[in-house]
Amino acid sequence: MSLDYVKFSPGFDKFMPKEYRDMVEHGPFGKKTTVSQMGSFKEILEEHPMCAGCAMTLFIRLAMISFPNPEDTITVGTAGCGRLAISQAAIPFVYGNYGDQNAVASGLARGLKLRFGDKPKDVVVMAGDGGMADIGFSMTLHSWFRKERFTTIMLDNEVYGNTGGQESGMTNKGQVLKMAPLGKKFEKMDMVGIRSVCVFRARHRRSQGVPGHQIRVQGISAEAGDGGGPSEGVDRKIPCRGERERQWQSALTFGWRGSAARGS
Ligand SMILES: Cc1ncc(C[n+]2csc(CCOP(=O)(O)OP(=O)(O)O)c2C)c(N)n1
Ligand code: SF4
Repeated sequence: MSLDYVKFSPGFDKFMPKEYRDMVEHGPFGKKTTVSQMGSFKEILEEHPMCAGCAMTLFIRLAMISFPNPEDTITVGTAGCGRLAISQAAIPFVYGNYGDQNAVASGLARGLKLRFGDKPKDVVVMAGDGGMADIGFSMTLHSWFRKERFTTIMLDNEVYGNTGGQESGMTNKGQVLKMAPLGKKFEKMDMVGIRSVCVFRARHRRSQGVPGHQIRVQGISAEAGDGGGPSEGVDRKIPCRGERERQWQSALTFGWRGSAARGS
């Protein structure tokens, strides 16, 4: 977690692989990069094994470009589609047990504060809606109540994508999914509203739209270390492309598109 870990040891630079060399020479470390500069520098996240065309990967990519201090940032995630990409980035990633990401991040942010004091060390949680609003809900909420000093980003694809399409609390009412063929029976959880009662202070800037997607990221302020203030939260709605395709496939196979099967 410093610029030292992206420097070559003297005498070894000529043996380093090109990918590594590009990251050291043309990466974002120690510089301020923005989404509008995409293509002019080596990004910390370039490849991933997620579904082709998945909007979530684009969001994660844009979010990482917006990290203010990539060389001093640790991401925390949990099981789900997003961690397949997040864990491939050229910065440290902590993979918690399913749902405990905000508890892990709380300890990590506090430990970094103890170890480094006021030196900026950023902790950014990125996890799916199932991991954050369902199974990890209590840990998410309590970290907000405690005003922990880290950023929380919910990758809200409105479904348990990685396990094949079960409904989550963030699924819309009536939504038919591969593993919820009768349709969701209750409303989408109001995580933004819940967050606001936790003395939430949103500070991310939204100015860079991406056509065709519900994604807007320009810069995410991921402060850590000044203590006392509220933690930040960002909720990004990113429909699961794979689920839509699976839904269509299911419709072809089982005739689930009929309104009778959707329940009431
Ligand atoms: C304790 C625990 N329970 C269940 C699982 C299985 N599991 C892995 S990914 C996943 C769903 C992830 O859904 P979500 O958090 O919404 O993220 P997405 O895949 O949709 O991005 C589940 C239930 C697990 N890994 N650990
Ligand atoms: S299942 Fe959905 S959210 Fe997961 S990688 Fe595929 S398109 Fe993306």
